Amino acid sequence: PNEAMLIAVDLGATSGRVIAGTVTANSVELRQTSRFANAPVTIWEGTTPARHWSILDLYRGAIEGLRTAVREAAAANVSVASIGVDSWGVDYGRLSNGRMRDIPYHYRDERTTAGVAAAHALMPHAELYAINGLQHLPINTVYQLMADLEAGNLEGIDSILQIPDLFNYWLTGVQRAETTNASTTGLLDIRTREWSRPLVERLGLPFGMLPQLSTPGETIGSLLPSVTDEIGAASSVPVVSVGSHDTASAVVAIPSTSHDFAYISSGTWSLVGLELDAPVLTEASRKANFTNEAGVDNTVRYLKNVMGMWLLSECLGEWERAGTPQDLVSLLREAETVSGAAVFDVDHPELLPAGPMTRRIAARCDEAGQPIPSTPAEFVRSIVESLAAAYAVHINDACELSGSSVSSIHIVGGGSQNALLCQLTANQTGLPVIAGPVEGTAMGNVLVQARSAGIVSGDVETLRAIVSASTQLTRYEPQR
Ligand code: LFR
Repeated sequence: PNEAMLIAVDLGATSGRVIAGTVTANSVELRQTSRFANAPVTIWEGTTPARHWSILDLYRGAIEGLRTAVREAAAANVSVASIGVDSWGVDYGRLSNGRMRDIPYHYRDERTTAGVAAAHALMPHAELYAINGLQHLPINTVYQLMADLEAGNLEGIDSILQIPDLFNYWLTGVQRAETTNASTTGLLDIRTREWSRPLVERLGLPFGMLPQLSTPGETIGSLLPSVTDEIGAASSVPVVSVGSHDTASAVVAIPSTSHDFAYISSGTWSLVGLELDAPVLTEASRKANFTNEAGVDNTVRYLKNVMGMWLLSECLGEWERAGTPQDLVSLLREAETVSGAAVFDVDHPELLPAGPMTRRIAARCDEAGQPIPSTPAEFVRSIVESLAAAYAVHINDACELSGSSVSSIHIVGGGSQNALLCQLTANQTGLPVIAGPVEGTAMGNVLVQARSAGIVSGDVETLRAIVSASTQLTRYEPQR
C-alpha cells in the first residue's frame, strides 16, 4: 500500500488543481497533474449584475485532472487509494431532488448586504457568536442564505451542499456536509460541532436542507460507475472526507514540531491565527472579530481573515486592463527599494468586492493621512507593508485573547514565496518566519487521506512531522 496514489482536488479562488500524492511514514510527495483557471462570471439578473462561480467548468477541470492522474497511476503501476476534495469556504449549491437548481453565487456578490441585515434583525451578532463562534464577514453562508430566503431562492430547495460537498456528491451520489467547511457557514454549534437547530430555526431557515455531517477521515462513498468510466479508472475509488475547507487542510500541513506557533495561510485571503483546543467565545474576542473555525481532529482554528493577495491580484488585473500589464516578480523586487510607503487598513470592507482597487487603496491612504502611492511598485510596497502590519496586530491580539504565546510564525501557501512579505512580517512581529510549503493545502488534504487509508497513523502532530521532514523551508529572522 506504500506505493498507493492519493489524489487531491484543490479548488482555489483563482485556480483549481488536481494533485497526486505519495505518502510514507516519513515523507510526502506531491505532483501536480493538472491546473485549470477558476474564472468567475457576472451575469445580469433582472435588477442587478450577479457574480457566480462557473461551477461546471470547475467540475470539468476536476474530472479531466482525475483522468490524467488515473492514467499516470496506471502507467506507473500504482493503485489509486482515494480521492479528497477541498475548496474555499462559505459558498454552496442549492439542490432539489438531487438536481442542482441554480448556479452557485460567488461570495463577493453584493447580495450579502441584505442578508446581513435580515439575519441580525432576528439574531444580533452577539447571539450568533455565542453559538457559532464565527467572525462577522458578510460572505458567511448564513448571510447568503438569508439573502436567498428573502429573494425566494430557497423555494423548493431540499438540500444545500458546499462546494467540496457538491463535488463529492457528483462523484459518489452521496450527500454529506464535511465539518471543517460546515463551520464556515455560521450554522454549526462550534462547541458540539453539530448543526445548531435553535440558531437555524430562529432565522427561519429550513433545517431539513442541511445534510448529515461527516468528519475528516471518513469515507463518503465510492465513485459512481458513470464517473469511474469517465475518468478511465479500472474500478471504483473511495472518496474520503478531508479537511475540505482549504484553510483546515493548510493548517494540517504546517511544518511545526512544537506547538507555540502562529500561522498565516496565505493565498487570495490571508488567514492569520492559532490552533487551539477549545473555542474562545468571549465578548472581547467577538469585538476583535476573531473566528473559531473547526479544524481537523477536533482542533479549533482561531483566526482572522485578512484581505490577502486579493489586493495585489486586483491591482494587477487593473493594470492589465489599462494596457500597462505588470510582472509581479519584478514589481516585488522594485518594491524592496521603496521607502516610506503608506500603511492602510487592508481589512476595510470596501476592498472586498471586485472593482477599481488602486483608487480604493488611494482613498484608504488619504483617509489615514498617508502618502498616496503613485507607481505600481509603490502600490505593491504599500500593500505588502500593510498586510505585514495587519498580521502583526492580529497575531498579538490572538495571543492575548486566547492566553497563548508563540515563538515563531509559519507562512504556508502561495504567499510563502513572497520574500518581501515574509521579511516584513518577521520585522513587524519581531518573530522568525518560517515559509513553506507552497502547496500546504494539497499536502494537508493528501495526508488526511493517507491516514484514512492506513498508510500512516497518528495525530496531526505526526502528520506535521512528515511535512517538516520532506519540505524545503525558508527562515526569515527579524531585522530592524
Ligand atoms: C481561503 C478561504 C477562507 C475563507 C474564504 C472564503 O481560501 O477558504 O478561509 O474565509 O476563502 O471562503
